[in-house]
Amino acid sequence: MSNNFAIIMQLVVVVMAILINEATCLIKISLDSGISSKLTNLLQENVSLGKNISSQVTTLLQENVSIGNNISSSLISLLKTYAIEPDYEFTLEDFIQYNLGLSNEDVHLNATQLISKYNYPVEEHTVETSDGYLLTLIRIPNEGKPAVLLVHGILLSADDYITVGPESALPYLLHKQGYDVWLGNVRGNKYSRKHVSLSPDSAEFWNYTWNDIGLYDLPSMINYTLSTTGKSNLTYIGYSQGTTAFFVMCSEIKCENMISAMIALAPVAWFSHIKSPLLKVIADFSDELTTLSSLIGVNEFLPSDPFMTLTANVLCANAGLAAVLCSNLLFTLTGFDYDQMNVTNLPVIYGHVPSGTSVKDLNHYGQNIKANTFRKYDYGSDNINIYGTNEPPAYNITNIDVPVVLYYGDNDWLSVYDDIVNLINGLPNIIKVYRVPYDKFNHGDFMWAKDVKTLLYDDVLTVMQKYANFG
Ligand SMILES: *[C@@H]1O[C@H](CO)[C@@H](O)[C@H](O)[C@H]1NC(C)=O
Ligand SMILES: *[C@@H]1O[C@H](CO)[C@@H](O)[C@H](O)[C@H]1NC(C)=O
Ligand SMILES: *[C@@H]1O[C@H](CO)[C@@H](O)[C@H](O)[C@H]1NC(C)=O
Ligand SMILES: *[C@@H]1O[C@H](CO)[C@@H](O)[C@H](O)[C@H]1NC(C)=O
Ligand SMILES: *[C@@H]1O[C@H](CO)[C@@H](O)[C@H](O)[C@H]1NC(C)=O
Ligand SMILES: *[C@@H]1O[C@H](CO)[C@@H](O)[C@H](O)[C@H]1NC(C)=O
Ligand SMILES: *[C@@H]1O[C@H](CO)[C@@H](O)[C@H](O)[C@H]1NC(C)=O
Ligand SMILES: *[C@@H]1O[C@H](CO)[C@@H](O)[C@H](O)[C@H]1NC(C)=O
Ligand SMILES: *[C@@H]1O[C@H](CO)[C@@H](O)[C@H](O)[C@H]1NC(C)=O
Ligand SMILES: CC(=O)N[C@H]1CO[C@H](CO)[C@@H](O)[C@@H]1O
Repeated sequence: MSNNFAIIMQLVVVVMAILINEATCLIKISLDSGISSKLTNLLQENVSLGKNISSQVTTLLQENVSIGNNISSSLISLLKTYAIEPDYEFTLEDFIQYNLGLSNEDVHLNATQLISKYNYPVEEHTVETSDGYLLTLIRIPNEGKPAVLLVHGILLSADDYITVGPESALPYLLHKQGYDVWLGNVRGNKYSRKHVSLSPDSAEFWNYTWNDIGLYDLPSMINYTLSTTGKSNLTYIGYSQGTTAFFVMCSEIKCENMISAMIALAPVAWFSHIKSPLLKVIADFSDELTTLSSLIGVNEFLPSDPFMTLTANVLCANAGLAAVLCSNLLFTLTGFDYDQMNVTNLPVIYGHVPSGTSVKDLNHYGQNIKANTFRKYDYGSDNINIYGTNEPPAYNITNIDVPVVLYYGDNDWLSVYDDIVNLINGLPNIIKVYRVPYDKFNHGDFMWAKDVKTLLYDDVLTVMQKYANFG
């Protein structure tokens, strides 16, 4: 792996290490004495390793750019201001369950393999976008039946709709109800890291945000699905960034003829009320991190395999540590909800995330967080050349004529009701706004909660019935 990649990764590790050191309340392990002291030692050793990396990175950055110095010192003070109070402590039983989960072969299977393992038909398709990206669509076919396209969130892939397992995963439930199910993979993720002429090693390949996913990837995937199935429209299901890109597409392109309804799981457009401390920090430094990353030539953020290796080596080298650290890290992004976490299944979930995106993609969110708007990428002084205006143009969501259902959770730190209100007020054709009836439902729960079927997907299936054309 390149040094550049390592540096960005180390920044992430530093954030984790700082979280561990500063917000000590994150890790309150109560265990039987023998195991407890052993684990505590493990934890301390690895945490001191984190500190070492942290100081190395600081030195490295100081050598080169003062931005780096600013980032590392300010990160620490910022993180201190976001004290986090977890609602649960990992028990010995959790560690045992987590260890059991590690032996599940699903940890290592890709989407195609998982789908066929659970006895569903599966096909892989390649779609070329009009700007040359080669995307993988995964289909669970039901020939002649109404088509539904599911699009994943940032740093995720088709995998994440199915890793909750065969009983609850939405694609399986949809297939059982008779839908022709298509799972998208947007540019840059592990299944769509290809282009007709650009190499993923080039900066040009990673020069995109969810704006481009909305303007190029979605129309291409939809057109491909419609022309392959011979249908004139489909139902669209988006999660998180999968909703952002949809709102971009239908603000800019007329799409009511090709979409019968849009189901928005944890919608994200306006994004300034986020509660995730980790993301607030990233947002505060998003322009600096982007500058830094282009200076050192890093354009890809959290790619699939190297991240897993690094995480496994540095933080999650033993199962207990992984269960605590990775879960706390995830919760620090999504909101805490231990009760809906299936500890046995965590290794399967962690085995499939993250899946890579561009640094610019993340920065586009960061800019919108800071500006409290839903608008195009901010190129600073180049805006005038690119857009003809000093400020980036806003997306006009009143153009979105498609019927939309919005699903949100009260304890979602990323898709927050105070931001969703902008969608409720602006979208012209909302069918319903559905609060998941569970107080602690967080951002990750939309994919992975133990009770996601009864709390959420059953309602989605009911809505789908009304808008799909089985006739
Ligand atoms: C961290 O660095 C210190 C001093 O440089 C060293 O003594 C210690 O062994 C290092 N810890 C780890 C876990 O590498
Ligand atoms: C930091 O600066 C040194 C000396 O100029 C250079 O050799 C090194 O490659 C730089 N590191 C990065 C990450 O840019
Ligand atoms: C670093 O932070 C200081 C104080 O906030 C600021 O004046 C300075 O411009 C920053 N430097 C860079 C390179 O961003
Ligand atoms: C999953 O792995 C199998 C076996 O290596 C491979 O044939 C298939 O193309 C992979 N699927 C995807 C979507 O990459
Ligand atoms: C990325 O795209 C922007 C806007 O089109 C352009 O100004 C910039 O030069 C591009 N950068 C790279 C590295 O391709
Ligand atoms: C839609 O798909 C058809 C058939 O694959 C293709 O001929 C056409 O160019 C595509 N249109 C767009 C806008 O991508
Ligand atoms: C979707 O397609 C079906 C079958 O062609 C058609 O009956 C229905 O009116 C279309 N719905 C929309 C919203 O265009
Ligand atoms: C938890 O995950 C395991 C294996 O991944 C699965 O067998 C079990 O049914 C799941 N439990 C719930 C409540 O979803
Ligand atoms: C947004 O689009 C609507 C029509 O869909 C138009 O009436 C309105 O003027 C547009 N608003 C802006 C700010 O462009
Ligand atoms: C990356 C790393 O050094 N992880 C270590 C965490 O602590 C355990 C126990 O000492 C080691 O086995 C791991 O190698």
